Amino acid sequence: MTQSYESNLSLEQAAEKLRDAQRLVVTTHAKPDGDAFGSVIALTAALQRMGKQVDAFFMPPLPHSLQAMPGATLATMYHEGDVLPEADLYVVVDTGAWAQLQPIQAQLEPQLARTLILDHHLTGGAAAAWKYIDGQAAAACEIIAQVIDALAGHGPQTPDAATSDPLNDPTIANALFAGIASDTGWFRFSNTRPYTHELAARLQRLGVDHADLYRRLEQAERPEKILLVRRALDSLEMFADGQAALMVLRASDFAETGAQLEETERIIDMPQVVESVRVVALITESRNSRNEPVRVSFRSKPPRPAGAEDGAAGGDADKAEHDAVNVATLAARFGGGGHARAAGAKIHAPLEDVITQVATAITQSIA
Ligand SMILES: [Mn+2]
Repeated sequence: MTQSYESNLSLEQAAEKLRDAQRLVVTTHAKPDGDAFGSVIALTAALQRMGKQVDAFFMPPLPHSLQAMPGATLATMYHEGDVLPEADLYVVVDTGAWAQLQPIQAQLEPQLARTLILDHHLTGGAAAAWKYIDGQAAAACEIIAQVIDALAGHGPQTPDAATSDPLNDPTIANALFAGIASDTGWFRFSNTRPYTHELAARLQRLGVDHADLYRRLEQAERPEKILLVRRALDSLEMFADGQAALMVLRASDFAETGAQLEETERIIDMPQVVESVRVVALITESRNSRNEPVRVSFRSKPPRPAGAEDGAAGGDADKAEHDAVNVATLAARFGGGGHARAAGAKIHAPLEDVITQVATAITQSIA
């Protein structure tokens, strides 16, 4: 983790590595989210259109909503014991952290000399030969869109150039939109930048139906999901003068509701509706085995700028942003990582110890 996590080649050079390879393996972090899914599917579809042989796979669990997305069948599910196919180039998107690649770490390590990472996270320990890291990108899908443009030798398209737009493929366009919408909370989070909206507009012009995608991705849960939400909110504890919120989902909560681990997604965002809340943690005990690590997810939001109700100027908003807790740093204390506003860690310790340690760390980070 001490190795620097930054680009060692340009976007053009990354595209060149992809262009030079004929057989490629494409994957992403375990428990893929919309961005991980979209990055793998869009890149795979684009490479296949170039006539390349691509083996794409996901490490489970993959949420049901993503399994039903167009293009999902371009990738297979990885099962423990599967052997990585031979390839000229191994491409890892939306992560560079071994903790998120654990099921294939032993197989990928001997291939690092021909591995390309395309990522937007702030940390990652996998020493791939080639890394293109853009921490400003709201989603890995933004990078994938740029890579596909570079592969086609195109810049961003004008509205009437749809027919020659390299993103003009329903699988590619929907996958990319799902990715940027997922990682920006549908364009609400602070990582959303002008390019994010420009890309979204371009994809909508190519035929993406964002309202349909929203229903597919955000309103397609099982009843077990809302039962799990109730358990999480029942566990909610607030401390540090209402600035911190902590929720715990125990193995028994999954067993008794029938909910799956992947159905925890978005639950951590709920306490942020409380104005005073600056840091949220969700601690999840796997229902599978006592030997599995306890998962901790973190979110942060800036304190409300003083005088905001009077229409505060940008300077106050910038100061508030500066005062927000960096949860990537917080997660790193537990061997994890992520983004400044969203991060996580896996901890091998008894659940009750993790709860105590996380609460203490949060209190310190706010002080
Ligand atoms: Mn991402």
